[in-house]
Amino acid sequence: MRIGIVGRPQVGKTTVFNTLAQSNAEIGGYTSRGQINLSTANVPDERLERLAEIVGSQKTTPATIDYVDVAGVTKSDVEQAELDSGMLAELRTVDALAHVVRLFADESVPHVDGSVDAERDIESVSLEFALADLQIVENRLDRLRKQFQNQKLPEQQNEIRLLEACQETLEKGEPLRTLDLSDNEEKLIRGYGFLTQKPLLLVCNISETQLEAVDEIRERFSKYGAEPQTAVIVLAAQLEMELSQLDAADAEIFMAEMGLRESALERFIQTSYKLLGLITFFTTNPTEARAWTLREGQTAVDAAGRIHTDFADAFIRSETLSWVDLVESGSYPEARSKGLLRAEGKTYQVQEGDVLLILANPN
Ligand SMILES: Nc1nc2c(ncn2[C@@H]2O[C@H](COP(=O)(O)OP(=O)(O)O)[C@@H](O)[C@H]2O)c(=O)[nH]1
Ligand SMILES: [Mg+2]
Repeated sequence: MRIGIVGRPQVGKTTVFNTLAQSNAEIGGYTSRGQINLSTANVPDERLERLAEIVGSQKTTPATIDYVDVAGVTKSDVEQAELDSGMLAELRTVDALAHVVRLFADESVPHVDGSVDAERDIESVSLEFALADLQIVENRLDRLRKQFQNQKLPEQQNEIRLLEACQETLEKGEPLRTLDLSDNEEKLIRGYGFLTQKPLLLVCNISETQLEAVDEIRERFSKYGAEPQTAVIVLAAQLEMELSQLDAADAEIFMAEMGLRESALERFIQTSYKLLGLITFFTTNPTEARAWTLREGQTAVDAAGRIHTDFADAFIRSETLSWVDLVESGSYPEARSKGLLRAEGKTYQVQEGDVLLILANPN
């Protein structure tokens, strides 16, 4: 999974990136145009250690998320499309966008628009993205109409009709997320990587002093979370970045002092998994216990394909049980004797927390 971190300049994007990726990219400076921070971060999962213990795995391999941190979105971005095409192209490949919105007040960090106004910023970034998508829609429509002027091929007509619906939505300044598309229509336009079609996580970046008002802030932004494929998370990025740079014991003390129950990293990951409909499954053997990501509703064969492409074709069955059952049984033989280990076939829908042992034909 790849998440693109976007937002106005100087709102804390790189600070959020550092928190999530536990990295040290330079903050404060205007990330120069074209500069992109990339990082792969482990998804913390306590279940993995427990499984490794039971199975006696030598190591654990967590699932990962890739983060992409780009320069701030400014009003001129669409006019400067040439210059920014690199950044936009990068964003078109991500699975979801995390839009960092500044709520913290800090005189020493001037806002490009002269004041801190989160709703205005959300509006202007949405508008920039809608314009960027609209440009693609219009170019494509032009080309299709020219090309198929005198022909009435149903497939092209369908695409034209669909793009016209996209155009209409975008011209109203609305994101494509609001369109109710069939699977087929979805497939038709997936290749364009429309920014306003991607699941959106609004990250409200507050200061330490606003932590007391966190419920009110959540309430204030809840209307965005009610929009299709959109979720909201409130966090104090600077505080969280400092927290992420401490070792585990110090971090625990620090969190207790600040009255934080889970780190932003955990909340961010949980929220983005939910937003994207992702689940985790595990594989274990004496070498490693490993966590993997799937979409809800995907099958044991899809799981096999995640592990190894050849595995999907060679799939025979999967010995399956929930991680809780395995941990509570204490061992595989014990779980088996209790009848907790099930043989599941190709169409089995993998459940959150399943441990899979996939049997495949060696050819
Ligand atoms: N007071 C305060 N300052 C912050 C916070 N988050 C970021 N900053 C500061 O805002 C400036 C811009 O941060 P940066 O992460 O580089 O923003 P970006 O341009 O969006 O990537 C830096 O000086 C940060 O130290 C915050 O939560 N509180
Ligand atoms: Mg930055």
